[in-house]
Amino acid sequence: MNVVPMRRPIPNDLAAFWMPFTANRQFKKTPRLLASAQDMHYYTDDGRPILDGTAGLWCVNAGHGRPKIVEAVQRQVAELDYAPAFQMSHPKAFEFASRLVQISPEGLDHVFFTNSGSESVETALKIALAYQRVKGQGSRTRLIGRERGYHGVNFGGISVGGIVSNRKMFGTLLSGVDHIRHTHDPARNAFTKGEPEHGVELAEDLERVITLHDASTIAAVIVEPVAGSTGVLIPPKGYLKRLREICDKHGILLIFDEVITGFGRLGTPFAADYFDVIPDIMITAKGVTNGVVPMGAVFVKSEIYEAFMTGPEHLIEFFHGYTYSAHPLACAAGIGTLDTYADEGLLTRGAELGPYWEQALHSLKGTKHVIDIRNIGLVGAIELESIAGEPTKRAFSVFLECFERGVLIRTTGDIIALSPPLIISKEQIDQLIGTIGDVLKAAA
Ligand code: PXG
Repeated sequence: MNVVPMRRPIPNDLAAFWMPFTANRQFKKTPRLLASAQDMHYYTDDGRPILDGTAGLWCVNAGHGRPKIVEAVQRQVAELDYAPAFQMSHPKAFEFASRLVQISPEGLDHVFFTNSGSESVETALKIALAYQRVKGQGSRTRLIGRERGYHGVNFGGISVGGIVSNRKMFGTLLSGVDHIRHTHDPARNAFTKGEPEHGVELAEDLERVITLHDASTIAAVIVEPVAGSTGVLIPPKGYLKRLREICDKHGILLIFDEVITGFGRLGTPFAADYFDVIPDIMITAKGVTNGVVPMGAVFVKSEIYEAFMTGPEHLIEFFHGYTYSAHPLACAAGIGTLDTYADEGLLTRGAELGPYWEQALHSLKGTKHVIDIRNIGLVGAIELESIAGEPTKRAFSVFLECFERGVLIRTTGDIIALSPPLIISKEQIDQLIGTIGDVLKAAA
């Protein structure tokens, strides 16, 4: 008899799960498992508290286990688990969208729901291309991104993105994409507090790309107002305003990817508010539900939404959407999240705490290995000198040691990126920065 061999992994076997953006072999030798979380802390499977210096992955802006969010999701799953997303909907989808446009920057009055930042990026790029076409500008098919940009991991996002390791393995990507230069200039701006003085002229690089391709071929420009994943690159003073002016001059849509900067991270509800520059399309995810249920939300100007609302009324206006767009659990989590942000003033708390945060971070200037420190709102970056011939190794070992000492940080390359929940206390800021300082002093 031919017996099919059965593989029965024991429940704690780590082999089956191919972990995302993870050094799988290193992890599986020394796993770091988080078993529970409350407020500013995670607790490991062996019960150790870990101070969350990264809001999970930049998403848990209101902190962990917040009662209004937990209860909203619990109620929702019992009441309505799922409703079809196409040609049907449910009340909380409309309630949540209406609540979101109350806090969004002026004019961004319509919301398209997705399930992640990456999906929000693809959605925004498709809206931009389709909008140009419905406006009779169908020759505008090019998309312009920026070097070092991160826009998630799907094909559109990695095409307009500018992180080499996220692109090089995946073929030729989308055609008709170009990139402007990034704004990182440590030679002139190292150890700047807040927005760098130097580099507004880098916005003119967009004029170079427009001259090369002609404006009539370009649909949209996409940038992160503050680049996060690539190591916290803060735009030089006046840079985003200049990008807005150039886009307006040439009839090009400006897309802000606010997956990280949205929902209070900079001490304002959105980066568009912080920099006083309103994009045509704004991409969000993460903090939209406090990370509790996956969701993304793409905000568009009324003008864009209205441009699609033509033709016979029984026809679908935009051929795009996801089975889980506006999922009931995500909408419930989102409403609970907005309530929590409002009750506690979290969307602007970063502005109050910003000066303390800035001073604490910059106190590490002069510490061993530190070659730059950057901050804005409740975001911080500490850039380390790489070990010769072994980039990323020093920062990764600092991450491991901080975890041993009860503090969660995030590293990208040899940059430590910090983005704590917006409920962090001054004492917890001291603990976070103090631990990093101690680890750096002892680091090889
Ligand atoms: N755009 C931006 C600006 C992001 O930061 C995405 C899109 C994609 O979102 P999803 O939900 O598809 O992952 C992101 C995600 C880090 C880090 O440590 C950053 C992200 C995700 C994980 C880690 O820098 N950003």
